[in-house]
Formats: sequence, structure tokens, C-alpha cells
Amino acid sequence: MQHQQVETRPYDDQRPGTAGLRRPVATFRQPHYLENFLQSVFDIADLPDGATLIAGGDGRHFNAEALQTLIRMAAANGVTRVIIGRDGLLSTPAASHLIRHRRADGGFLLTASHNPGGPDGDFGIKFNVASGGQASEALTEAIYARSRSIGAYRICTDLAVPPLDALGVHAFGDCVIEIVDPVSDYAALMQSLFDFDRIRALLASGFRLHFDAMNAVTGPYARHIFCDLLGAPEGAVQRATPLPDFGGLHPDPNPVEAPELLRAAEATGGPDLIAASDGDGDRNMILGPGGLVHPCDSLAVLAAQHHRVPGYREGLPGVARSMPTSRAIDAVADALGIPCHVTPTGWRFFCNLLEDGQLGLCGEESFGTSSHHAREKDGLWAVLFWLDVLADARRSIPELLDAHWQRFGRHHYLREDWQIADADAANALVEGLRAACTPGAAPPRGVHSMRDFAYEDPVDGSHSEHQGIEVLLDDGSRIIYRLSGTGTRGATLRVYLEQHVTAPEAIAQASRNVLAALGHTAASLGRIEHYTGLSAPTLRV
Ligand code: G16
Repeated sequence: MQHQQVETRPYDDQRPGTAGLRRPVATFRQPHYLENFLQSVFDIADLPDGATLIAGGDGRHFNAEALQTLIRMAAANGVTRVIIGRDGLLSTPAASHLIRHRRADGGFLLTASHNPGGPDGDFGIKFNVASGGQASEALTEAIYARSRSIGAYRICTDLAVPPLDALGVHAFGDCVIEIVDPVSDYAALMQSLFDFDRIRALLASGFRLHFDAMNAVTGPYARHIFCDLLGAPEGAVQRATPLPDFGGLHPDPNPVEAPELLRAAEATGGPDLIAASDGDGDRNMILGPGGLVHPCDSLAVLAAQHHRVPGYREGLPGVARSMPTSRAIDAVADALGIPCHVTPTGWRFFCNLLEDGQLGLCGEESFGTSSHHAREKDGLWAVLFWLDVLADARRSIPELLDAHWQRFGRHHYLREDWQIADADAANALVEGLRAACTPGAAPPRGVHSMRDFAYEDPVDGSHSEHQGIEVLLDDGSRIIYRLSGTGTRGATLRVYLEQHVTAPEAIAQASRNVLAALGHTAASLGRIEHYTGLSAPTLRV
């Protein structure tokens, strides 16, 4: 097949962040920007001859154009089969599953996840490897290095790309383009893990489920699984049509971005379970009568209740959390007598452990939970896990949560985000804290210990440094500071606050009240106002 070699010049800003390369759409629209990044992946990924790739995304603005370019460049780089979700749609967990299920050599996920979409929003690309997991830090660094020296890319421009809206197989020169139903393989995987008959009976008994797809990719998945397979009424799934701009919504399922869901949970007589997912379907928010189940608690409850669910009855080899995630899961692991691994923020750090069979469940404070069934976090899976547990336990969400806290105590938890316009100021702040972590430095008053978190991967021995500053206070509470790796403008300082309590009156209090004083301590310890001029966080989640 004919292909063109196009000369180009490097961009210097193509270092992937926490989860792939995310930039404003306008940045991706610069001449050769997308092509440079894709060619850097093809140059470094070491795909076998005649490789098969999976491709798809959350349907956001620029996905359709990017997919055309990706198909043309994949064919020019020797890929012989590209498997694509119909209309270019694939949720992130479904894409991860499809890579594994079809034994593909990797996949491109076109998404900026929970970041806003539309022409003025963000776009992103993640490259996942043959295990279905995200590229490792070493691989993304090598791709970045390549992007800084790239001089040309390969692309096929002489053929028309086949239509992506009808299932089937099409020839594109020497390459086969296969359009698949984005939902069916994923739905079958869910059926293999959960007791669908039991969940169907729960929903038929009057249990009210409300799922909000936030105009993003999970709509078709949720309709098929909850309505067609489990018998939920049509109205149980809301905002189910994926829109390129998410209808102007910020598809980030948390109480700040979806306050109406929180109000619905807090109102008397509301649904028994409210859930939402994000742009690409890997995040989940769970609410029950009375309010939010914090993602840290959700992970801990699912681990404690895993024996109720068919796919997990044989037990969990271990669990994992990212360092800033609360230690609620540690307490459950302790009771189960299994290891709890603590990794840096970023799902990719779980992947080696998952691949090595060391993990049953894992999760993060950032509304992400999953298990060994995939190599990405999985929003709908989490909702099904909760439904299956509730169906078996015959208890409500608040009853399960209260019983959990009575047994393990409650890890009150809050994340404060500080949006800082000047990224240099944010870096200086973190450097200041890092200096206080050096061995021999006297800890500030009230501080038991401080560390600049580093991680050695137990599977491949790779080392990752500067993954957040963790401060343990004398009273057992914990503060973590780190800079977000998913933002596309300025810098976002994340400050995570955690306090474990066991007294019934402390368990019953609102986390915001319990953690208010710790928030002030965090601001003064980090000298946040000094560095940034900001006197209050931009938002609390
Ligand atoms: C991504 C990563 C997660 C991470 C989250 C927040 O989620 O996959 O592992 O916890 O970002 O990262 P940060 O604190 O660096 O912004 P998603 O859903 O955006 O892909």
C-alpha cells in the first residue's frame, strides 16, 4: 500500500501525564501535532509485524477526525487490523477488555476522560499495551523523548477511510478495518462476574436505580445492561446519548460537578442507589439514601463484601490503593489477612500487580475502582458490584456503610483542590515541602513524619520518585500534597486530608466538619498563601 512520508518538526510539550496526553482541542489542532504524537508511539511501541490494534473513544469533539488520522497512520506503519467500536465509541474499560479478549497488540483510547469536551474543551490519547493496561512510565517517557526528536511521520492519504457506523469488515489497502459492537463483549464479561438473575430480582422488587451517563460514553452500555438485560425501566438511565460536548456538562462524577445527584440522594424518598460515570466510563460515583459513598469507603466496603459476588467468591489475593487514597481499605485487608499495596497515583501503577495475579480489587480516591477483570478502572462494573452486594445482603446502602464503620471505624476523608494560575509557583510550593522531607530535617510542630513518596514496582523493579508529599501528624491524621497530572491549564495542587475515628459520635459527624482544622493545618504547613496568594481551595471533593 502506498504511504507518504511527511516531514515535521517536534513539539516540546508532548509528555503524557497521569493518564495519557491531554491537551486543549486547539493544541491538538496545530499542524502535525496529533500525527507527531501518534508516530512517536508507533516508533517506540515495538509492535510486531502485522499488528492488530483496538481503537475507540468517548465520542468527544475531535474524536472522529483523530480516528481518521489514526487509521491512516496505523496502516502506513504496518498495522494489518484495526478493531474499532461502532461510531468510534469504546468506553475505556471496554477497550481494555477488547484488547485482551481479541489478543490485540495494543490500543489507542481517544479520550480526555473527565475533562470537559467540545471545541473549547480537551482532547486526549492514551496508548494501552497488549495486556490491556496503560503504557508504563518508562514507555511513556520513551514516547515523549521520541516526540522531541521526530522528523517525519508515515500516513496513507490515497484511500478513503471506510464508514465507521456499520458493523462489518472493510479493506483499507493491506489493512482490515473491523467495526464491532462496543457493548456486547463488555456486557458478556459483566455477566460472567455478577449474578444477573439476583440483580434482576432486586430491580423487579421495587428497588429504585438511577444511573446518570452524563451525556458521555456509558449511555449505550448502561441502557443495554441495566434496561435490556436487568429489566430496569427506561427512565432509570438518564442522559444516555453520548454527545461531542457532553451537552455542556463537565462529565466528572463527583458531588461538585453533579450536585443534583447529591440533592436527589439527600431528599427523602429518593432512589435506593444513584450512580454516575465520567466521559470515558472508567470513573464511578455511588450515592445512597442520605448521600455520597466516598470512593475510598466504596473500595473498602466492596473488599469487605466481596464474598457475596460470584466472580470474587474464591477470595482476593491482595488489594491496592494509590498513596493518597484513604487507609480504609488497609483495615479491611488487615482483617482479611491479605496484602494491601500502596502505589503512586495513576492506574498504570496497578497494572503490573494485576497482571502478576497479586490483586483482586484496587482503587483510588479519584472515583476509580476496578478488579482483576480489566486493566483499567471501571465505572459500570462498580455499580453492578454494589447492586449484587445489596441484592445478596438485603440491606440498604446506609445500613451497609454504618455496619462497616462500626466494625472498622471511619476514615473521614476530603480532597481540597487549589487551582493555581502560575505553575512555577505550584512547583516552588512542592519543592518547599520536599526540602522539609530531607533526612535530618526537624519535622514541624505536631508532625510525626514526612516523606516524599517513592515507589519501587515489586514486579519489574522500576522506580518512581516524587509521587506526593505525605505528612503524618502526631494525632494519627494524614495530609498529602501533590500536583495533578491531568489538568491542561496552570497547575492544580491537590491536598488530601484523612482522619480515622472510632467513637460513634465522631463517626456520625460530617467529614467536612471533622477535617476543617486539618485543612487549616495543611494550608499553613504548605505555606499555600505565601506561594500562590490563594487563601482558600477552589473546590472540595
Ligand atoms: C486519571 C488516572 C487516575 C488518577 C486520576 C487523577 O483518571 O487514570 O489514576 O487518579 O486521573 O489524577 P490527577 O490527580 O493526577 O489529576 P482519569 O479518570 O482522568 O483517567
